[in-house]
Amino acid sequence: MRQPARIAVIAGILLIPFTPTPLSARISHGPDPFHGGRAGSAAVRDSSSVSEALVPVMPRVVTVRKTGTGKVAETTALPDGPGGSAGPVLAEAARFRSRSVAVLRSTQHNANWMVRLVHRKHGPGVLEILPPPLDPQSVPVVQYGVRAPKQIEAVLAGADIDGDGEDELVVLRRAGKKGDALEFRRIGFDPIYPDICPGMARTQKFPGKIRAAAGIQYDADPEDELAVVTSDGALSIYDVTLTGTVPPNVPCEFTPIPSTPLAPATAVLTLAASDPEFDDSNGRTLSLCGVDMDLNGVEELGGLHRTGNGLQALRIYEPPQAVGGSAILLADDPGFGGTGGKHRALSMSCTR
Ligand SMILES: [Ca+2]
Ligand SMILES: [Ca+2]
Ligand SMILES: [Ca+2]
Repeated sequence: MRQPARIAVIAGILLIPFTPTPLSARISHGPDPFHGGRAGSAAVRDSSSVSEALVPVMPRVVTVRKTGTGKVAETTALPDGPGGSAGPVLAEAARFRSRSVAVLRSTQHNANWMVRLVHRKHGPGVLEILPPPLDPQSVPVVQYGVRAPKQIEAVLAGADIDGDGEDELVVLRRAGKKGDALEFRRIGFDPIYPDICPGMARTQKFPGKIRAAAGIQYDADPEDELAVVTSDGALSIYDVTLTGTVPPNVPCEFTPIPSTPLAPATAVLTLAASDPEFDDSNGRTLSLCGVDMDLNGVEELGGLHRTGNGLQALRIYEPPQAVGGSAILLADDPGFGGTGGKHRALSMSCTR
């Protein structure tokens, strides 16, 4: 595969200053972290006053919805308990132009970014990177775009599969009857010149179609594990091991283009835990995300599900603990989409 050509980005766009939304912030005293207002709220102080501590900001859900006039990406909190609610829309990006969204974390830059896949009538689609709509005052502006080969069906999530603190982009590759695979792409999270690199690694083909996948910090090693729901309705949690030649972790614009392009490395998946009845119990999965809902350093699993009658539910689970186990429901919003004035949800991703 040749190096994807860069899409021209209007120079003016690159000059728009982007203030990353922090993953953590210094506060002068301790608000209730679970109900402590939106990310970057007024409770956050940069002053050197009393007893400062570094606390994570609350995770957020970014959801793509289909409205009467197009698609919109909007941000909410997580559901607040079983039978609960994700609460009001905190911020949104109109004219979103993508069915799928992936939110990615950079610990080095203390920020979340968002990637979408814009299909075009003629020619290949475009992967675009932009800040997520976390702040009502922000206007998410595309910072960079790169052509997407036609096999790329959707962007799914972020997953730090090499454990360097920076999420890789997880994309769904669909090759007709040959089956689905997941591809991982490094992202350059530079606040001024972000970058979406060529494929770094791919999984083997899955036996069935992939409905959803996301990185989740499931165990004690620094790498993320991978949660995948396949068309048989099973949820699987995999350890990911990279084999073959992994491209160096340098800004991809500096990566020399070899005369014979390197094949992506292979991401070998080893099953660590599963819930074979996941979709039977919870509704067809549309999206997954890894998210630490109670800020205890261990990630829970978020799922967007189609639950019948055109409804969608947003659910948060404790992931299964063994192969053949069960995900345990911790919180949900049964009316998250398709009801009560809430437009149909197409996909979601979470800040981490
Ligand atoms: Ca990484
Ligand atoms: Ca891990
Ligand atoms: Ca947790």
